[in-house]
Amino acid sequence: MKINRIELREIQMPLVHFFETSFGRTTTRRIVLVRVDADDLTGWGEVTAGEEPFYSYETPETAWHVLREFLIPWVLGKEWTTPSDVAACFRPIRGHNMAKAALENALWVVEAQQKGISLARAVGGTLQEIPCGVSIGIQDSVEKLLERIAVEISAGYQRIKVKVKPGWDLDVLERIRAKFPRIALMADANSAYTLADLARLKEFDRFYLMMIEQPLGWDDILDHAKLQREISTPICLDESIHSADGARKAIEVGACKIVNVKLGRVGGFTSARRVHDVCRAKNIPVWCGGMLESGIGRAHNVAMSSLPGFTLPGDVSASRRYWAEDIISPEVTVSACGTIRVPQVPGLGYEPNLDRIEKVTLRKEQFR
Ligand code: OSB
Ligand code: MG
Repeated sequence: MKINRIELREIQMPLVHFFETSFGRTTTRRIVLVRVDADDLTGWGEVTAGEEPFYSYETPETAWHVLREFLIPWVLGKEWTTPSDVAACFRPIRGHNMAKAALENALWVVEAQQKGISLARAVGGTLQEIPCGVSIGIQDSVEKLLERIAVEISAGYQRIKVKVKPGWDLDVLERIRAKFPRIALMADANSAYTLADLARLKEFDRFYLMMIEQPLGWDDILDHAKLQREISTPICLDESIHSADGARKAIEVGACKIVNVKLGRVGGFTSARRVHDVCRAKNIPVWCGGMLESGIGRAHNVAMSSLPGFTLPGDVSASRRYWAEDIISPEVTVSACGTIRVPQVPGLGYEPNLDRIEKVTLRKEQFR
């Protein structure tokens, strides 16, 4: 495929409900989209960086910079055999995985169209329906959180993830378990603890959680291994896994029993598939994380979740939980039993809504 034109766009959309983690509250998303025209086909990708460098060091601005100055000039006007060759060409650039992923993932959509197969099939997916969970942020009160959990359970979601931090943890989990003793429940700390909190972290075992996600440092492996030896709740790593090799090392030292795979964090479909393969070979379940994506990133997440190792429900949920109006048609919907049907038509499986995208655009730039 020959890449003829690339367009960068920054869009802005308010969330239906604020989303709060241990590192802060998000009310409006700023998202960089990448549109790639190759041969006579078009693919879209999404930069999943947060507005502030709190989850990782990437932001919409750093991604725009790295795409504009490096990634786009490296691929534009050239002939590529597969999107994985583009991923390989990006290797000299240290990090900036979310910027890389947006461009590579757009090419997978082109590749799928070219082959006349779904994006899911193009990336090696096999499942036709994926199990879904929800991630519920920190609320203004525990009552509000309990209400929100009840709504999501009755909508059919198969597992509930709640955000925790020191002071919003044991008491909250106690109240959740008192009201919902049987639900599949997990907690995500987004690095809010250290090993000095060991006694507190041990108490999480009382709540028979499916897992605790990233309790310790965002870049830590070793302390997670120490912690895993002290607690029975399985640790799932999110922030500190950036590659298949990183996943291998984390598993080897016993830092986690489960891995959250995010396309942006690991640098695109090629890397995500390798992380999946490493985990699968070691019997480590993986699931698809979310980054409050627009419909474009969400559609990519649906495709990735169809890989056979994605055996646990992901943070891939309905468009309407995030947006009054998404930028794809149809929007992503979830069945009454908490599943999403993986589109089987050629390409992305959802149509980017160009009018809607134009309406929410803050800036755009094209490269030829
Ligand atoms: O840690 O998984 C996380 C959102 C933004 C940044 C980090 C995380 C999250 C979520 C939300 O948990 C998942 C979603 O619903 O998209
Ligand atoms: Mg997380």
